[in-house]
Amino acid sequence: MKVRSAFDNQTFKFFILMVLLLLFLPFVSGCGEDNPTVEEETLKISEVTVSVEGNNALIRWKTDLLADSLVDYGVTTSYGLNAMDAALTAQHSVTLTGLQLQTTYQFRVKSTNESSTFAQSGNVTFATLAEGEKAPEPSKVEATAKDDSATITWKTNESAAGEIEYGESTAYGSVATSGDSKITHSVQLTGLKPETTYHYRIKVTDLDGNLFTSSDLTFKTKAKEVEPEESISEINVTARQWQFTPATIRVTEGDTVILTIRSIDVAHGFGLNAFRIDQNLNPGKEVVVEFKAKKTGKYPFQCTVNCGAGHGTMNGVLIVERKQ
Ligand SMILES: [Cu+2]
Repeated sequence: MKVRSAFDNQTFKFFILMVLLLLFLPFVSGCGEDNPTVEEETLKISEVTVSVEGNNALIRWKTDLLADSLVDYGVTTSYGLNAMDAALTAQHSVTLTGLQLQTTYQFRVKSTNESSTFAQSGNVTFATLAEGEKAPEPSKVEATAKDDSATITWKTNESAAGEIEYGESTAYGSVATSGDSKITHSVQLTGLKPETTYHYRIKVTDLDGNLFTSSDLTFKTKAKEVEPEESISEINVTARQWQFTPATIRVTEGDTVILTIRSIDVAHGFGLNAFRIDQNLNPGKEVVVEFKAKKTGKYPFQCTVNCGAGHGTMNGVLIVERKQ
């Protein structure tokens, strides 16, 4: 009897539940009809940065859609102060002025777009510097660009960790670091496109956590280096008593010179000392010498085998001319 009663009780509860469900079902489905599934527009905040200078702090961030800029800030996470810019942008920058020196501030950034979609960042902390204290400002910034890489060097007035943000626009997108705290920084940026202007900015943080972010800087990569076409000078030279023909051989700086020399009478020799060439020329036999004319200049050559009365005057000159 007791068991049966319990069962009845459960059945009753189930019955009530079904009735309630049926009563509310129209409302639930009605809601669905009023709100057809629309993808909610979202706004994303990214890359919130702060750079402090004296009693000002420049707060920057990005949004994926155009939106306004507002910063809540204060010495606690209750904030209490705010600064804003109503202009719609994707690259936000708001300057907080009149800050107390040597004070830790809290802030968060907020953006709202035209269709009232809203986003805010988490809390971010920064500290203003003491009177006279300097942020580790980079100096002697130099960018040396090749066709697919660049080296950025700079110095800081105190030991600081460095970072370069870079990319094809001021949205940057890539980061390279200069490693541990140091005074002299050098960062290699690789995988770049040739003949392209890159934007970069330097961020340095000293041991006290003071951050300095440079303004936007640019460099341009060089055109892709093309291997110069190998140019070859092939010249036939005849040796006979007592001259070489031609006696003056002209080639261009950088040429690979190939001389095909043959004696048409007796045994001679061909000596071109500057290129360490000394070849015997046996009658009727071709001798091929090859060398690179690296430097401009006049290089004498002469017969190196005693070939008779005029042997001493059997000489010539190789002239390596400057490339135009
Ligand atoms: Cu000779």
